[in-house]
Amino acid sequence: MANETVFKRYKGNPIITAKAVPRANSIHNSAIVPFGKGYAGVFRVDEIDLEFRMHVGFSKDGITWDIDPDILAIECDNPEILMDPNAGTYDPRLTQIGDTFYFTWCVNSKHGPYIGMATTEDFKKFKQLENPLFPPNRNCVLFPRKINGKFAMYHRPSDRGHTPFGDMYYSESPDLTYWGCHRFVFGPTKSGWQSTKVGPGPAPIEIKEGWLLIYHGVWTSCNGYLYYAGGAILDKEKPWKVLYRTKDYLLAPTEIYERVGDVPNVVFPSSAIVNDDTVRIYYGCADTCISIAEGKLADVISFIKKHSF
Ligand code: BMA
Repeated sequence: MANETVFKRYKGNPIITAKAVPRANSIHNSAIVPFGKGYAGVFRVDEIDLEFRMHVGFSKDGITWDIDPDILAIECDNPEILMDPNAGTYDPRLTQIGDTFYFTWCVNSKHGPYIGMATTEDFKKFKQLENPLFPPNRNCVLFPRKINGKFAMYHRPSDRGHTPFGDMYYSESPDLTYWGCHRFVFGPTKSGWQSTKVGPGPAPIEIKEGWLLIYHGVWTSCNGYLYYAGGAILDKEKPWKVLYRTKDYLLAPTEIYERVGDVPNVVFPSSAIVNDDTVRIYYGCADTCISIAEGKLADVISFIKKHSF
């Protein structure tokens, strides 16, 4: 299959299903990072009341996971902005800068979805920071280092519903509280798999040429949305400038566990881990479970360059 040429799916997919948490209806679109001698993650668990909640998990090998049956606990100096862990929380992303892990996610509110941000060093204590952006917004991820002395993020302004549009934006901050210098990065194409909306996936990966970004692109068929994974390389100092962006997808929903689920036909890349020359992506499948796929970093980069617009 054409879309198997760069990322090869793990034979034991899906690696995480609802069986991992007693109250889970589904577990998908989650954030995973290397941590200590293994891995840690913040998982989106849609529970049996169909509310979306965050749960922490740990793994020795990144494949077999122990996910906390209880909801992630968070603290905040300002009770006014403290996240309600029961209020509908989803789209988690994790980025490591130094010894700190930055957790960004999306919170449902009566004003529309908005981005929450917190830090943790041990995945036991999470400290919530100021709300970085106003609603509605989804899919926010931090860069793994400051750029030109500022913290930097990609995000995707949205609407209060299922957002039949979507451009990616870059924003920066000197202090993680005040975000500005907003720049358009890229939007949907006129036709094809990314013609409805696009959004950032895992934290950008620094490579020689710039920043490698795995993102999701959405196509609207007569039957609804289909989610694909694409790749882009962006300028190192000005990461809103696109150097390459795939015309062809990197991964498409083709397997039964990607085709069938609560939201059919979804591959949703949300974490990427580079080990030596290999990049492993964790992706949500049909809003039901989590799978992994691996490719050689050099192959991913050359695919993006070769299949670029
Ligand atoms: C994410 C979330 C989900 C949605 C999904 C597709 O951004 O908003 O609720 O179903 O995309 O996996």
